[in-house]
Amino acid sequence: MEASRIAQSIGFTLDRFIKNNQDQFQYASGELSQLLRDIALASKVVNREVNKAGLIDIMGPLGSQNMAGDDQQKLDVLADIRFTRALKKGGEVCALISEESESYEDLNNNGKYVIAIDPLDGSSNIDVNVSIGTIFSIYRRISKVGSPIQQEDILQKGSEQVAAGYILYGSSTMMVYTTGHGVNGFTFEQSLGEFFLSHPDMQMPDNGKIYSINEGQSNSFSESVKKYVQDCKDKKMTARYIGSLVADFHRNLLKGGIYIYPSTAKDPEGKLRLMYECNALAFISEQAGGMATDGKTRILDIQPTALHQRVPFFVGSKKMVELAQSF
Ligand code: P6P
Repeated sequence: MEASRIAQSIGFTLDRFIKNNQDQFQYASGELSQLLRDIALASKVVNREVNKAGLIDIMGPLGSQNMAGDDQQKLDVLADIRFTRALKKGGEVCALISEESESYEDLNNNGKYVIAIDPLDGSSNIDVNVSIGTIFSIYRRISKVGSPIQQEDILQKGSEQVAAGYILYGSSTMMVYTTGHGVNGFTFEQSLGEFFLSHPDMQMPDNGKIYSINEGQSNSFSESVKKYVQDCKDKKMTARYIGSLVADFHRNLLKGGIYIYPSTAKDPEGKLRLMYECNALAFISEQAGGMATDGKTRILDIQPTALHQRVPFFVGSKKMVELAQSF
């Protein structure tokens, strides 16, 4: 969308923005609107629960563990139920890959889309009132509509995403997404219950002065990561680590910066998940002029081999990721 057309759209609701731009979506336009509307609806419900987390008894671990081995907080489970239900009702999704479920969920055999989602990332921050987020990727199914879901539908490269986005439940609640034609951000207006376009055509600064990495694990960083972090310090950069991927990513998208979750002794493959964390943010970062690799390979080029596969993750301002990669 050329800048002027976008500028005129500021203040548009998410619905109207999608309708005005659905010609950009390479498939049947109405389906994208439906998918994004289903996701936005579920995020409004989750937002309401997140905003009162301290008030009603949905705090604290539920006792069970999710695929990542994290203690499952009740809000995680609630978010997973809400997104699954909304997407099932929408009828557009044939399979749902979620951090909270071991295998994919078969939703609707006539659906044309596959969704990978982290319903509530950063769950360890829920009960300390720090921003958390939802991350989602949308793929077109490969196998014939109406036929059983195939492995090829589920394990698609990030470069096959037709849309991706996140919802950040922060000081304000924002939805940021791309359909491959740039990145746009919408802020939730609580009293009206609507997302309004607030950040049109988001561009990630190609360089920055913020690095985001958990230095508590630095003893087990590779020599190259150690050297890059030292270089950031020599350049007197700012260290910022919220411990919530969506919040750290969103700040870097706005201000410029790099987020790194490298291979560590605890997580030799890295901690973050390719299918429902890294691919979506890699798509968004590239669409906003940034870059995302596993330290060597472009994230969107990695052929997934397992639903919950982990990868090292270097994402952010292009020049910073390139420099980190050169060490
Ligand atoms: P660590 C949260 O659990 C998460 O998946 C990301 O949101 C966050 O960036 C990262 O893990 C934090 O991990 O090992 O630094 O606590």
